[in-house]
Amino acid sequence: MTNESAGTGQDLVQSFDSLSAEFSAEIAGLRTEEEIRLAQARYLGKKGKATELMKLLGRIPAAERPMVGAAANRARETIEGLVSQRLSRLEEEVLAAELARSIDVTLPGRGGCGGTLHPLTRVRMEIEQIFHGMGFEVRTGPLIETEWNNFDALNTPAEHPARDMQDTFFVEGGLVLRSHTSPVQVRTMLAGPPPVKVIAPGNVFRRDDDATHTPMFPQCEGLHVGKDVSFEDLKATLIAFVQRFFGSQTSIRLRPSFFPFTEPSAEVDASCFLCQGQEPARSGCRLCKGTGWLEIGGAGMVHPNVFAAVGYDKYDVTGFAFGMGLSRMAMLKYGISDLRLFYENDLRFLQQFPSG
Ligand code: 2NL
Repeated sequence: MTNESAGTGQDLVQSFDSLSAEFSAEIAGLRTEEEIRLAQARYLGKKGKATELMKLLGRIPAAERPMVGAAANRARETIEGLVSQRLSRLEEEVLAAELARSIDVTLPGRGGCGGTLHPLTRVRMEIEQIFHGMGFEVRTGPLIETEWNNFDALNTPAEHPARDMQDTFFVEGGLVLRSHTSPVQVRTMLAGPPPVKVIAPGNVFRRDDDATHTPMFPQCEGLHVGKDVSFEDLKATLIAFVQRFFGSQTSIRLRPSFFPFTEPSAEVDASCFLCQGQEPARSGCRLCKGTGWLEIGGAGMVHPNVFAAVGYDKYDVTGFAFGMGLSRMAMLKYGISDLRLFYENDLRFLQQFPSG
């Protein structure tokens, strides 16, 4: 049937009826919703076959038009019915296929996309584990502290240079960003009587920012208070720690120093684990720079004024305390040359510290 030969109304009725049959055959082979919708458009769409046939309606006698119109409606309904039937069957087929899919739960997992621990996190966890093994509890506290917890309780009076604006971040309301984790131990002592045996790992803040200092850095301090806790106990604890952290050959050296919160005070060095502090390796050692020693932190016996501040009997209890920077511990242990690598989040760096 072409535009040139419209034929009779009966011919048009025939054409509409065979259109339904033609569509029915065509749709049976279609596999996707998109194919079905496209086929529907080829018949019922703006330029579809049924639409084109309707344009011939004007060429047949007026009396026959209702009959043809009815045939057109029948064809449209049939086609739409076939479409919705086919679509719902398709949905069932998809669901059935989904249900039929069997999953082998015994296959190994894909894995391999887990992250790694940051080297500073690794070092912190390792230090926690070592001290936990010696009976220390791990304590944390707020990063924003009172000046009293951060300084006054630690025998660090208002005129002390550490309390200068140059060194400490002051926050509104007489608060500071803690400049060490000591306030965690102060809180622990305020909260209960001795004995106290804790370590306090966490980030601290100082107004420094250059190649060897970041304004925030992680620290770990330790405190052991009780009856007859001695300097010997401090040495034994530090030796046990460095031997577990750097290796069983490691020894320590204490050099006299000063901290307001300890008396006596000492700088703590560990013997170099690369050259063992022994010639001939020592002279050229890149880690200890030929000294045989690695500076790892500070320590001392808790100052009586600290005990007085937290309400402990300074004539009855003694204690030792120590502190170390975790960045330095990580740099020594893993041979990291630049402090800034810890904070750049470069995966080429971070992925060199696989965990687990
Ligand atoms: C260092 C030195 C040190 C402490 C921290 C401390 C804490 C209390 C009482 C007494 Cl609550 N002392 N902490 C003592 C000596 C040294 O750290 O060079 N840290 C990186």
